[in-house]
Amino acid sequence: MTQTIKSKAAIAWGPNQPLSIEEIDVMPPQKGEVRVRIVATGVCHTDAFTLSGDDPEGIFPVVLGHEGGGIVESIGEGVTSVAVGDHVIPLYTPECGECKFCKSGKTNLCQKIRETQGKGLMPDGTTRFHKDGKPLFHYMGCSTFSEYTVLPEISLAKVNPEAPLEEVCLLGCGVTTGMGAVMNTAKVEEGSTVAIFGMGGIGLSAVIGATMAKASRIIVIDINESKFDLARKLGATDFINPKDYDKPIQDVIVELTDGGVDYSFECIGNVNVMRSALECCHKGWGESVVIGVAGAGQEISTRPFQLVTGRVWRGSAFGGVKGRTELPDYVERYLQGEFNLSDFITHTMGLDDINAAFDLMHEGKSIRTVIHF
Ligand code: NAD
Ligand code: AHE
Ligand code: ZN
Ligand code: ZN
Repeated sequence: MTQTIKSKAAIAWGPNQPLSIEEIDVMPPQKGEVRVRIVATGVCHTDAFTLSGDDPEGIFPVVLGHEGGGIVESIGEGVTSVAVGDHVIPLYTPECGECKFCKSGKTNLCQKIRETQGKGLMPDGTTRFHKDGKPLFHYMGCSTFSEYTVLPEISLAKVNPEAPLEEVCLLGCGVTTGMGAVMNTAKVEEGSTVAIFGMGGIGLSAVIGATMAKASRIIVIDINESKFDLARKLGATDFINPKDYDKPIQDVIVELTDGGVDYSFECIGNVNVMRSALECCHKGWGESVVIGVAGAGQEISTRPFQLVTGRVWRGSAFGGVKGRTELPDYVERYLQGEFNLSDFITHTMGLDDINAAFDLMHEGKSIRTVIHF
């Protein structure tokens, strides 16, 4: 019989407070649930976004983190698809295979547990985390900033145990999101022109996707030019710092590309840049994909004429990837050397130092920091 166990975790007690490293209690997995020992986790900008207090669904106290890799420690009643010892990647976009969304064949946005997940709770409406008897909330159904976490079975992708979890944890969010947005959401074709705004973990992964898709031109835009070296290595062809221009950046890109790009991707979370990303698309067919997450109360705008004249505005969550059925193949492709993950890992550290990972992100000094437990 599995017991409640002690776990070292980073607790966000409130918005904008440093994470506090404490020992918490993690309950055994209940029916349909799995307890996972997290081996490594990346720190994504969305963790910082929620910690900032800008997330309408932000709820405290909470154990953040959603880009992890781990090993199944114990399973609850009725769990059949994973076993103790399996290597798994937690999924903030689960895949139940049964709901209207899963069955539609049109989206990866399984809704089976979305309501409780958004409230920081397990599907039965309770939490598995406590500190001194008081409940702590889950985050995006994952909470990977804890040595042990509990997830619904449908929120786990079982992956090849030969893959180093310290690297493939990045497939739990950033790398899959960027690559998938290019390949699944936009379906960029060979010879297309592409503009990618924001060269963090997401934008750089979109560069990988565009290179794989054999885009003829990959224009990258960032206000931090230190990001351009890795973008070039991954296949970007043109580099733009908006600070070098005194006109709207969409005008610069339209001139550079004889009327605009075929596809653009916003990987920042800035609603003004989202407008630029749409308006730098070619009249008649250009498509812009919103990936960045914007804060509560923010809205996007453009002249409707931009859409009337054929530009398309869309969005992408987790790169349109269905986690349980499709993510294991991303791991295989990584193992076969199709793409590299170590390029993204600019820093590694222990959980005790996790606040430094947020500092590095805000200072523009990291791509991904991976926390090792
Ligand atoms: P990051 O902080 O590592 O990178 C952001 C990059 O944008 C940085 O290089 C920064 O210099 C650049 N930037 C900031 N302002 C800019 C501007 N005005 N013009 C040009 N460049 C600018 O972040 P990340 O982890 O790569 O995440 C990027 C965004 O994607 C965030 O909003 C995150 O929440 C979101 N996200 C969405 C999904 C999804 O499924 N839709 C998944 C993961 C992350
Ligand atoms: N909670 C926010 C939205 C946050 C958001 O958009 N999350 C992305 C994943 S970001 C990963 O780094 C996502 O997949 N959203 C789909 C979903 O169902 O949450 C808000 O605005 O309320
Ligand atoms: Zn993320
Ligand atoms: Zn579903």
